[in-house]
Amino acid sequence: MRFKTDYKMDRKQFLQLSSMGLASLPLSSPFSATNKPIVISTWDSGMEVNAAAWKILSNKGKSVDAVEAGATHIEDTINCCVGLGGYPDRDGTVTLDACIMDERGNCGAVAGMEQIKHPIAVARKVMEKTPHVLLVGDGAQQFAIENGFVKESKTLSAEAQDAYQKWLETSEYKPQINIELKQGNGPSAPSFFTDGSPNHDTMGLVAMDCNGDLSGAVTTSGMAFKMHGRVGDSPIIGAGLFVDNEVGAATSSGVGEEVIRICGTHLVVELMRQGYTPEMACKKAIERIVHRDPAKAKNIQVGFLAMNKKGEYGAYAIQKGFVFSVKSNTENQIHAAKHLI
Ligand code: SD4
Repeated sequence: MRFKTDYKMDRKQFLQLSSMGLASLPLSSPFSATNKPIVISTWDSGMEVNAAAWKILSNKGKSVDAVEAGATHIEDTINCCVGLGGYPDRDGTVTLDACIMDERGNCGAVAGMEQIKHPIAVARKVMEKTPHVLLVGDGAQQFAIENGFVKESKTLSAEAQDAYQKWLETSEYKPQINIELKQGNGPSAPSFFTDGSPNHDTMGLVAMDCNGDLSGAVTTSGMAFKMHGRVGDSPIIGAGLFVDNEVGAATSSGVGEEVIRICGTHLVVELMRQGYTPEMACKKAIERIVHRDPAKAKNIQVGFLAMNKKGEYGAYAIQKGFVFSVKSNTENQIHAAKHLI
């Protein structure tokens, strides 16, 4: 059954919902005005990402340009988890994943790409210049170079080199256990691995422009010290990012394998289509992960962040510590996501 996108129900739809036991779902208010333009991003580093996106949104620019600008900004910073300054895989090579999706369901992605500074820009070129959605590894790099991108050096950033040397001391391969578990006490608390080492922050952002059109982007160096060739959720449409311009959009951060297993962001958007608020849709998706393997869930972090067509937003995580940043005409701040465990 499909509901009207403004979530108003007529009597027939209400009776259909009741028969499915869904009539008490938290529906968005049919009377609130749309909150646009707006951009939401994962983590506290989302504040600067939102500022970059806002330059475009506040000038009546398109959401797809805004999310690309936000992702490009963070790729230019030295960050453990995004861009060429990010942590390498276990062989010492930085490999980058990114994707972008616009209001018409167009999408493009790159995965496992080396030595190219702006994977998000390459993802957009894949979207606009090829009949494909995803290019990987050498093929992605070759396509980037053919399109004017410069092949950068393989040298690790000083931060990444230090972290890699430290990791090599044990070379413990535990990509799904603890590596993503962060602590924190709300927006002001720093987030870090439980062993005290630095953050691992994939950047995912979703924006709605003045026209009410939604787009999203994700960029990451992926899980630190992963196997060479490992790809997480971030560049996978429907896992790390999904946009449906009639309903809403969602992005994710955390252990990508768990997100892929439930087609996480597609699930969140479909739950919003059924009438769930963004926060409740994220919560339901998190519950799905925890329900599948409660013992594993205790030791990992996944967070979802979503926005609906009204510019209402929400997030949910397995563990405490997932924060997200919001910029609109009325706010510019970091929020702590609720968590299940
Ligand atoms: C991955 N989801 O590669 C990414 C990692 C991440 O915050 O989000 N870190 O699985």
